[in-house]
Amino acid sequence: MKKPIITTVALLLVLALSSCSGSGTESPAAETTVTTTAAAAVTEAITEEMKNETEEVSEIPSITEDFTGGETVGVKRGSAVLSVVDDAAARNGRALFIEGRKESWNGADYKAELFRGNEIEVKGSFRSANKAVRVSIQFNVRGNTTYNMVFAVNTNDSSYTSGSGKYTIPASAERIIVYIESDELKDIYCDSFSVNVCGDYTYYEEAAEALFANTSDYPSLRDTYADLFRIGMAVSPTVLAKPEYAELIKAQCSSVTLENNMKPDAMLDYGTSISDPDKYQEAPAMKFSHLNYELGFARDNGMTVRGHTLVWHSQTPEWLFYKDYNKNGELADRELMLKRMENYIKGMMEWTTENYPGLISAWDVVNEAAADEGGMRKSLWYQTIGEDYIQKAFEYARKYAPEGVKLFYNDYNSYQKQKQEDILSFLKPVAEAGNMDGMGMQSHIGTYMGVNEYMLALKRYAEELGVEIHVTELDIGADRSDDWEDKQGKYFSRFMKKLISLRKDGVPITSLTLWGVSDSLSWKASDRPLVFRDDLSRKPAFDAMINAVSATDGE
Ligand code: 9MR
Repeated sequence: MKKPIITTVALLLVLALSSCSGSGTESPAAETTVTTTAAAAVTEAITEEMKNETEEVSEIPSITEDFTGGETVGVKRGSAVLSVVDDAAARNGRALFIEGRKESWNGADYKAELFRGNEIEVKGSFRSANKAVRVSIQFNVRGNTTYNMVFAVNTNDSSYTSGSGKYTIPASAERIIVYIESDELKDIYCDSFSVNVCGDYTYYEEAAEALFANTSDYPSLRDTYADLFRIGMAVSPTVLAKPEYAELIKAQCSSVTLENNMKPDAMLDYGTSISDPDKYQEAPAMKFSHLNYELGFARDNGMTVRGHTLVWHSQTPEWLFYKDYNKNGELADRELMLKRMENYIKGMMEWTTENYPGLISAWDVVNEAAADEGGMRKSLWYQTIGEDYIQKAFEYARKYAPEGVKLFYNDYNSYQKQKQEDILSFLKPVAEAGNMDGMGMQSHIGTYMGVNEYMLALKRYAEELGVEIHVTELDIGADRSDDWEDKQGKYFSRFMKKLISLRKDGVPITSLTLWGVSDSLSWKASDRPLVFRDDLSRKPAFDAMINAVSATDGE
């Protein structure tokens, strides 16, 4: 595709040209070339060299695929393999065949940089044994990658189903890709695929600077909740390095959680551990210096840190569970794994206490030990140590934690009936031994969920275990309706009011952490689950959090 060189020229050319062609075939505008009139209008403004360049300005971008030529401009995404195949069910007898998908996001990528700043309409026709096929868009703004759905179609394996959707791409977007994916991993056939501009086309040679909202006059969550509980956010070094995010976090938070950097895979040092397996057999080598940036930020700004997380099945390298750290050898036995667990916990507690005394207020000692299908998760901790690995982890944590540092169990979906029973049954012995202080409700929820069910569970943990409650990873996914922001705001309002009421009734809720800062920074960006938009403007959800406090005054 030819690329316009001069924005003004491109703009003139496309004035009054409208595409978003209903048929999904190439837009008539796509063949438009520079007219003498249009060129004359800018002659004075451009040099001879530029005139030559304008010759290249010839197309409004358009992607139109029916695969009849046996080719595709789509590019494989992840492990997918693409080919154009004969397919009797396809309208033109040919289809794009996407196979070899190992993860839901694997599929076909279409580069869409030239559509920056424009509204696009995407159409596609698919057949697949997967229940649904989705077309999504990915782009970067302010260095963060955003993934959003454009449309989805319910598919079947025998005939094609078409769908379409519109999406306005921010002028500040970079590395824009429209792609075909599916939650299930079976093959996908695509009969036609198109991306066209809706309305007038504007060409942005570069991503426009993405301006942040002025956040300095926002009310402060930290101050508003000062008499109730701490307010925190999950952070990363990239986020803290941006002054706009950092200032907002300083103004809003009294606590932070390191989103990924304190997890075992960030702390354990494989190279050193295998360099001398005998020396490190019982105490795996650890690295700490990467923690300084985030912990220093928290300390210097008067915040506390939730230590996340010590014993977890995920983001914990597999080699940790093997004798000599050799994944091709045997799993380590119980005694060896108990030693490694104890030394790891000791290492974390000692380094943080020595270097950042008083900074860590709580540790998520064990994370996500309940299985989604019921019972305990059969993680490598469980397999090597056995059922009592949770009790042991808390025993060691108590042994090495400084006075006053609170020890938490942390899990998701912990409000669900079955998980409540499972969690309570494996935590009761820990609580009875006096080795735990708190239950962490992760709270990755959505506006479809019953608030009461959640609150009852929260209260039950506090009562039956006799511990504090932290809401450790709150995000509330929105639905896809036009008024999703308002609906989400109302949900936040109900959620926060209930939480505050429980607190006032004496349920010891002592901290609430939002799992990220703005929607596009969220691990669930496409659900837009947080309280700030990407430019840090405040969503109704933020105001709902603020207003919930005065609304419950006098309770
Ligand atoms: O937000 C974290 C994301 O950046 C990581 O890719 C992911 C990997 O496991 O972990 C996310 O945080 C998780 C947290 O540590 C534990 N509870 C679930 C969170 C969301 O997945």
